[in-house]
Amino acid sequence: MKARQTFVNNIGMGNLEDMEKMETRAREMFKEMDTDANGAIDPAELKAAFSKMGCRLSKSEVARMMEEADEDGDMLIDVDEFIELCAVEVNRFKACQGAQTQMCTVL
Ligand SMILES: [Ca+2]
Ligand SMILES: [Ca+2]
Repeated sequence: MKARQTFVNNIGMGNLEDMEKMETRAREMFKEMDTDANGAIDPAELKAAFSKMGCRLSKSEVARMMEEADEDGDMLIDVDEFIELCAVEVNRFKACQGAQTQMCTVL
């Protein structure tokens, strides 16, 4: 939950309604998070990025996010997977704004 809030805040509330803007922002975030610039985010980079945003994730939280984002199972998030993750998080966040239900408790 705290991770989602941090994530969505970082994408920017103003970008949520416009998929194109969101994707542009997601690409920027990806570049910032990929500190060794190898075109993929590994668990350590993910953790570091969130702690920079002021959100400390435990090992298991990082693992859960990786699991959710990593579609091909190589334990790295590439840019397409990252954009997909952003879209999923934003949609969940929007869903949560309407109804405060169990949907909000995944992260
Ligand atoms: Ca990297
Ligand atoms: Ca992957």
